[in-house]
Amino acid sequence: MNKPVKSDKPTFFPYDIQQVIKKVDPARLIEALRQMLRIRNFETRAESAYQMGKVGGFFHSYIGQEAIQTAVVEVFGPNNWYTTSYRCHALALLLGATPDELMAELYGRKTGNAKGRGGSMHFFTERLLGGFGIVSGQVPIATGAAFSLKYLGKQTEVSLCFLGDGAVAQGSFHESLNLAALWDLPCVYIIENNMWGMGTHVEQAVSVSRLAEDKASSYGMKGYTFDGMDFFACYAGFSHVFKEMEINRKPVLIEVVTERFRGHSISDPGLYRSKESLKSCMQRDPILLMEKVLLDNGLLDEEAIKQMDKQERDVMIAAMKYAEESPWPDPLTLEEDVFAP
Ligand SMILES: Cc1ncc(C[n+]2csc(CCOP(=O)(O)OP(=O)(O)O)c2C)c(N)n1
Repeated sequence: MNKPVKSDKPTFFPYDIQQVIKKVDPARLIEALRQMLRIRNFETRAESAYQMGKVGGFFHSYIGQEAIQTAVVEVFGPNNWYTTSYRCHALALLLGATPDELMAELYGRKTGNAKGRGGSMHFFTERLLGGFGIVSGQVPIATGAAFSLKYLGKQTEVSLCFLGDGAVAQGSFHESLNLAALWDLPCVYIIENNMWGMGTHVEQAVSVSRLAEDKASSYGMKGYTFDGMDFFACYAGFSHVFKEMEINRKPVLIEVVTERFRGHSISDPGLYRSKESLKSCMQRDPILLMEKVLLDNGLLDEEAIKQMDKQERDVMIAAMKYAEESPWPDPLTLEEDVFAP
C-alpha cells in the first residue's frame, strides 16, 4: 500500500497567556478551572461506578481533553446550539446539566438526563442537541442547526459542532462542510484531534496532517489549529474565531490538538500505544497546566485548588448516591418517547 502523502505540520495559532490573564476577569478563570475539575471528577467517579457494575453499555471518557470544551463554552456562552459525539459528558456538564441527572442517566434511572433511555452517549440539554453514537452523525445535524439560524434570521447565535479526527474521513463531513461553505452557514466545526480513532492512528486514517488548515481551504473556509492541552491557547484562539464570526457569520474549521488519557472507551486497554508515550502526553495534563498558570500569577494558592477539587469530588459522590437511590423507569413506559420512522 502506498503511504499517504503528508503535508506540512500545522501552524498553531499564536497567543500570549499574559494577554488572556489581563483581559479575563480572574473569577472567570477560576470558574473555568472549577469546570475542568468538575469534568475530571465526574469522569473519574463515573468510571468507578462502571467498574462496580452500576453502569452498563458504552462509556467514553473526556479525561485529557477538558480544556477544549471548557474554553469554547466560556468564550461562546451557553446561548448557542451545540452538538458532539458520544464523548459527551463534559459538554452536558458545561451547558448546565447537573451531575445528579447525568450520573442517574449512566445508572439507567428514571431521574436520568434522558429518563434512563440514552446512557453515556446521548446526553442532552436545552442547547445540546445531543451526543451522537454514529461517527460524524452530528456534523449534518449541526449544519442543519446553522441553516435554521440563518433561515430564521438569528444573527447572534451560531452552531458549534465537536467531532473527532476519525470523523474527518466520513462522507457526511465532506457534504456538510461543502454546503455550509456554499450557503454561508454560521457553523463552527471543531475537530478534537486526540490522535486515535479507536485503535487507528490519525496518520493512517486521514491523508493530510493539517486537518483544519488543509481541509478548510478545499471548501473555501478559514482553518485554524489550536493547542488543546492549554486552556489559554484555546481561549485566545476561540476568542479570535468568535470575533470573526460576529462580523462575517461564515463557517470555520478548527483542529484542536489534544490527547485522550484513557482508552477509546472503558473497555479498551489501549494496547496500540506504549505506556511511555501515554506518560509523556500526561505530563501536559490540561488541569495541571492551568493550575500552574493560576498559581504562578497569584490568582489561587495550593490550598484553594485542593479545596475546589475536594468540593467537586464530594458533588460526584453525592451524585452517585442520588443515582443509586433513584427509581428504575417503569417498564410500562418502555415505548414512550421513542420515535421510529
Ligand atoms: C459510521 C460509524 N462507523 C464506525 C463506528 C465505530 N466507531 C465508534 S467510535 C470510532 C472512532 C472514532 O474516532 P474519533 O472520531 O477520532 O473520535 P474519538 O473517539 O477519538 O473522540 C469508530 C470507528 C461508528 N460508531 N460509526
